[in-house]
Amino acid sequence: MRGTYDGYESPISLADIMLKMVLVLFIMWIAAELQAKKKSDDANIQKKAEFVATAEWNMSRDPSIDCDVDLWVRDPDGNSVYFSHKEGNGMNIERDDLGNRNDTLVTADGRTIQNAEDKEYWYLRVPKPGEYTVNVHLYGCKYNDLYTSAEVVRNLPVEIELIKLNPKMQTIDKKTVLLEKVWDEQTAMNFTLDASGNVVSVTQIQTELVESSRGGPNGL
Ligand SMILES: [Ca+2]
Ligand SMILES: [Ca+2]
Repeated sequence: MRGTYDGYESPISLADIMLKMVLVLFIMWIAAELQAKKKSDDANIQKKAEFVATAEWNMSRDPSIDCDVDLWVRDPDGNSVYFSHKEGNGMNIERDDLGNRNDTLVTADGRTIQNAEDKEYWYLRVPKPGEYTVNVHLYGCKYNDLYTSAEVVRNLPVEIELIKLNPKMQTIDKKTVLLEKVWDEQTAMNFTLDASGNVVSVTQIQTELVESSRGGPNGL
């Protein structure tokens, strides 16, 4: 039965209109549910890291030492994250700590605070079975405000720690390596995960990541 208006028979019945309105509302509800689920999934991915690795240097906070160390991590598929490629394949480098240069932070209310640490963080949210490689690389260094040439031996100690976060925090490995001079790269650890995300081995086999990924200083 078609609806009428002032004796004119409309081609669209009231039932048609109601049906379309219900359909539109249903589609809007589905879209809202999908958006809410995506936000929830994104939030879970963001906060549910399974592993964290840290690299810290200049722990004595010697103001004469201003070095930029970079943390590099390669996953079992050969994907690396580092200061200029921070995110990918379920892992990320939180921030490129440049040494003293970006220790000063301005808060939302305009206050200036000092973040007095030289430390980088790597997070793994989606573990894959296979071997991960954790390296540190001495990108650049100043001593008493003068740039250190690539020939000067610095022997900068860098402390690297690997922590499994779930079901409870557990230090998997922790050690200090020495970065001899600018552009030195050292492997701190290689660790292997099984299909359940458990660590099955930890070794320390020197594995080059920087040169193979970026082509060295001239590739910057
Ligand atoms: Ca850095
Ligand atoms: Ca710093």
